[in-house]
Amino acid sequence: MPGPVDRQPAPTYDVPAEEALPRVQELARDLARRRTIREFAPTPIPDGVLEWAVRAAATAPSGAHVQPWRFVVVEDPERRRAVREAAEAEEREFYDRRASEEWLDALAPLGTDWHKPFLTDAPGLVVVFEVHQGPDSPKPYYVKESVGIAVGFLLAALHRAGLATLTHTPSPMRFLGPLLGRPAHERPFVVIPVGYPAPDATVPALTRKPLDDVLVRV
Ligand code: IYR
Repeated sequence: MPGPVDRQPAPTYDVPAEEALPRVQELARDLARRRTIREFAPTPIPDGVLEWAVRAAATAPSGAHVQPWRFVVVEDPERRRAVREAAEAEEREFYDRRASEEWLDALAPLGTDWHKPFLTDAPGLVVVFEVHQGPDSPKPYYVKESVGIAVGFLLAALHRAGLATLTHTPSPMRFLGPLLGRPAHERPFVVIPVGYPAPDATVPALTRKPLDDVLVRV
């Protein structure tokens, strides 16, 4: 069993108290502007942005610090086409047969269907995998929680860079491992198309729950 790691001083937390509220307000208002985008322009992603967004994501906390994530960046058009074809085949089954009426009713306001043009329109995809125990990876803990937090960091980082994202979960998404050359102990978690919205992109006019519905003080 490995012993405890060395310890070092904690980083400084030196935001002055009077700046705390304006800072969190600025972030909250900026994140509130983020919307899931399904129509992308072909405009390229500026160099280095995906890599640095993955660096940001990979700073997330994780169970036992196992860091059970893998981010596969797919920019090659042929690979994106292959992902789209496989995803659309699964999604066609989902919408035509597998999804319950209840699930389809829940999706109806969003207007989604089996067509996934964003998988080839967006100039980049980040396919996020959970890393389970394998030849070079220890047993992870709280995998979904850890990877979910990392994806939150990734979406926030890309938003901060001015890029639009979509969290896409083809169902089932087993096909992604073989298609992207990942080993069996890496399991797909989410596909994130990244890019700039098409000039005529629209989003559903949704509202968010008021604070009273999401925050309880006890
Ligand atoms: N995977 C399908 C269905 C879907 C499910 C949920 I929950 C959504 O919020 C949106 C879509 C698809 O990607 O269309």
